[in-house]
Amino acid sequence: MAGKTGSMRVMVTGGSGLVGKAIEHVLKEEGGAREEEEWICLSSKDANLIDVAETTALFQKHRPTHVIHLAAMVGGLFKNMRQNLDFWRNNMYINDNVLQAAHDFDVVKVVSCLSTCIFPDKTTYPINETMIHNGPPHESNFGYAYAKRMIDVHNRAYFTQYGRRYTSVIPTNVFGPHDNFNIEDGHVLPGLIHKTYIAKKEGTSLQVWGSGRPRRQFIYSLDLARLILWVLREYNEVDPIILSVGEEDEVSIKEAADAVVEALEFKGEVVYDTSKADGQFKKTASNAKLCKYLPDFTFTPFHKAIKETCDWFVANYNTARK
Ligand code: NAP
Ligand code: GFB
Repeated sequence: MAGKTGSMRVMVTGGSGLVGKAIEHVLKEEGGAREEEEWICLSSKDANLIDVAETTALFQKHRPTHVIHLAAMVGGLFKNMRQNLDFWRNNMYINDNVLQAAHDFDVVKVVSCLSTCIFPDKTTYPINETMIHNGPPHESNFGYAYAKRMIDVHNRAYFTQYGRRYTSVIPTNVFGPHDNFNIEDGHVLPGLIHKTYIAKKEGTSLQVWGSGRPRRQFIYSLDLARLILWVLREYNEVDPIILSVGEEDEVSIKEAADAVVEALEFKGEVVYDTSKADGQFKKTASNAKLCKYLPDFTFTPFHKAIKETCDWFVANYNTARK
């Protein structure tokens, strides 16, 4: 149970990743932590959440009152296409273990993470929170998508059976410092940043995969962190909420590549390798629900966020995940 009135002991699973590090930054650098809050940011070294005994021991040790559940097997389009079964099984185990342990240890609130890539591939636009289960997800990441959808099913079942108000957020594509810059497994922006860095250093061309035509909404990890803190403290629905820039901020992969080229001042040739998959063409999501709650929230301008991420990568090249 919570300690003195209003005090919170918040456990962040997946605290060592892209989003977890952004939350840590906001807590430390932007005065995010409140007086009555204790924060515990974890990595897989603290517990392998695929293992139920390790998960239970973690909750036993920390006795959190609140959980921000970020831990997951995460990857870009190409890793998902290679390992749909692993994404399904590992994330199902992680999510069931964390949510059941939260219930068993009487955690007041859990904020879990879905993703805008889990929505039905055949859909009308813009996509909103009510559409999660209205049809099959894109083939490229069905394992991850179905595992994430089950979080929403879990949350609704814990509410109807036990009155638990566990909820979830639905971020769009996230990028920022501490991302996974591995070219084969990571997402498009860290992949392009890493490839552009190498092309500039070696005087070679930049290979952008696919046609460059697909469209994405990108959210800066620090903006997402600020919004997740708000969800933890103020958002009381069990239903999920999309955390994304607006439809009007959607860009093509080519525009994203151009932004990276500009930020890293790359002057070489940019080549589009259309033998590589494009994946989902678009997954345009509405952030109307978020804007209704937070009409004054302002997102970091895309080019500024890209520049900050590139500068971070160059400054931390030796230690960055790649
Ligand atoms: P990330 O950088 O890959 O970090 C993943 C985190 O989960 C790491 O802290 C990792 O610990 C931990 N983890 C992985 N497997 C684990 C296990 N078996 N046991 C315990 N911890 C484990 O991921 P991210 O991009 O920050 O994503 C955070 C959340 O946002 C995820 O739920 C993801 O599905 C969601 N999301 C991400 C995006 C995106 O574009 N990145 C978009 C939408 C939603 P280690 O550091 O020890 O490996
Ligand atoms: O971020 P990404 O890998 O995943 O973006 P999704 C893939 C798009 O970027 C495709 C193009 O159109 C690729 O052809 N692309 C161009 C590249 N160059 C590169 C590159 O160097 N690396 C990568 N990775 N792509 C993911 C889901 O979909 O979205 C995950 O599969 C997750 O499950 C994530 O939810 C947020 O946006 O296509």
